[in-house]
Amino acid sequence: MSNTDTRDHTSLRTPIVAVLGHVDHGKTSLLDKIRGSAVIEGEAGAITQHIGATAVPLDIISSIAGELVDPDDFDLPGLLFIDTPGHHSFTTLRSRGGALADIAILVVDVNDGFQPQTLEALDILKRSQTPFIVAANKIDTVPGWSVNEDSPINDTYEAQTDRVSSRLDESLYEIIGNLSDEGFSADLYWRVQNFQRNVGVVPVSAMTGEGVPDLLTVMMGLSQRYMKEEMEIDVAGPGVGTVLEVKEEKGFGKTVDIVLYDGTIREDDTLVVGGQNDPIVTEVRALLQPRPLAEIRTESRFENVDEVGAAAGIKVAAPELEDAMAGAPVRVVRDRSLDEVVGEVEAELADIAVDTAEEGVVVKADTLGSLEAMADALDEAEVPIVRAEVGDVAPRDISVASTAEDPKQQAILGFNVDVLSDAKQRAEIEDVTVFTDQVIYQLIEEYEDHVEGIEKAQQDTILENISRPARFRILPDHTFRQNDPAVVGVEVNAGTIQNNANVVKFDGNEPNRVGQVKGIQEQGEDVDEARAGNRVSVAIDGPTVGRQIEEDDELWIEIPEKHAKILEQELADEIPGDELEALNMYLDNQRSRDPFWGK
Ligand SMILES: Nc1nc2c(ncn2[C@@H]2O[C@H](COP(=O)(O)OP(=O)(O)OP(=O)(O)O)[C@@H](O)[C@H]2O)c(=O)[nH]1
Ligand SMILES: [Mg+2]
Repeated sequence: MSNTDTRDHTSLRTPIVAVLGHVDHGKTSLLDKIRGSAVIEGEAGAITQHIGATAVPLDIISSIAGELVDPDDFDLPGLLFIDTPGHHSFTTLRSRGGALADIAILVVDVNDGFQPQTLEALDILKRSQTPFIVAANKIDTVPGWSVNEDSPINDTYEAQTDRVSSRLDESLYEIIGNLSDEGFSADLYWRVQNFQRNVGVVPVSAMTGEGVPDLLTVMMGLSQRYMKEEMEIDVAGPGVGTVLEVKEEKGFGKTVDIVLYDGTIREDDTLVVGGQNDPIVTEVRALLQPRPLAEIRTESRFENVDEVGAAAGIKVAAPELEDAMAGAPVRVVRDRSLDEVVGEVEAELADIAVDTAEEGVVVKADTLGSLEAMADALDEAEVPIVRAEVGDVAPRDISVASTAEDPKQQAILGFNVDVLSDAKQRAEIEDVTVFTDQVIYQLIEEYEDHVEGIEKAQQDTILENISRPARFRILPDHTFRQNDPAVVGVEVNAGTIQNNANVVKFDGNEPNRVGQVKGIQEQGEDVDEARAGNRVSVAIDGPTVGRQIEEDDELWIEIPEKHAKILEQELADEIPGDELEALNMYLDNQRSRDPFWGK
């Protein structure tokens, strides 16, 4: 089977359409439906199954779309849809250095609305400036919906009762509102005049095929109108593409699934592939396509092809691919100099390189694109990165993280990756915290919570070792013992009296230490501290009542100058208000004598 059947003899290639969206919102079902509709049209063979992608030629689009698409109005050969399973939006939509997909469909479940990965996908679309439309999917689940299989949205809309259609409208307007919250001006697609400025929302059902004709029409129109020039390629030129996935394949070793967006790739070509270290130079051993009608994600049986032209999804078997990275560039050398092509690949890789610092956290991600997006997000959150790599969390990542001096940086943030089991063990031993998530902002929030916890714990330790301010008064007729130690009843006016703290009395603005707290009792029970408002009896070692201290005296807990400084400058937000008040009065006393005290 040839893979050139989605191209005609012009040099316009098939636009690449990424299908994105939250898990289970119906991306794969939508593509299945398009494939299924082609089968019903009796043209199953015309749909070419690619690795990770489905090519739908113009005449099929036209027969599904019915009167909405007249093939004579178009000269693009069709559409190549890339299904992005689960949470892999970053592979197909890089945030810098050009996006792989030309246009995108963001699938949103009308019942579920916007979800974390919907927002993440939108963020990538925004960064990569990829034009897109929203497929508001599962309209058949609106209660009371009456199904009109495969019909254009207008026809099925008219067949619904007012109650049902206004229910759908509500969901659709909620989606439009969500888009607007994210900075996209959106509307139902038939009201959109300029698809470059406004996002069109197409109601569809991947289950019943309703609205699918509209979706294909809009995609076709969008690419024809705004993308035609970018689709002009040299069909016979050396191939250029992006690695979608690196996979072990029985009998072939490590293979790369790539999407070719320019030129051709042939069986005897030399390739340059972006790798973890230097670019990999290798020879194509086999070009593999799924057998006709094979399932998109279970392509266990391949057939060899001699040549593939853009746009296409293809599995390449070649030696030395161990270090290849998802999201990395792939270029065919053909009759150019190897150095030149290696230079091009290096330049593309440099464009997505992450700046690292001397100290920081370790970041791992599933693809180059997601690594770059992680780096951007961490930069915004002012979190430095010491090491950033594509791949699962491995023991050597733990080693790097464990050497960080700052405990907040003994951490690894993994996006869409696994933690290898020996790394898990190692992390526990080395006290490295590993965070993994499939949504970037959630991952960063988890890390920030962790940092907050560490900071809180650090402050608590400081607080434990610091004298706490307190102002208190000896109550009249409450001397229980004159001295050795003096035991008196006091009322705490502000702050906290703690055991073993030193006690001072101000003589004017001159603090004089009179003794040390050697026991606190509240209603006959020993306690460690007394808070503002408490009446307690305090044993003070040092003074004699009637000499150094008197009933009705105002006393203070002594605050060493260093502690006063830490309290005022670092802990003012942490200590209770009354304690802060006691501190400020204490500082005022001291500073009326020495204005720079505790500064
Ligand atoms: N009723 C109804 N169910 C749908 C529709 N589209 C998808 N589903 C169901 O929703 C579930 C998820 O659909 P998928 O197509 O696997 O979703 P996905 O977005 O590809 O999910 P991931 O690949 O895991 O991210 C399946 O059970 C589908 O049958 C629809 O239009 N109507
Ligand atoms: Mg899927």
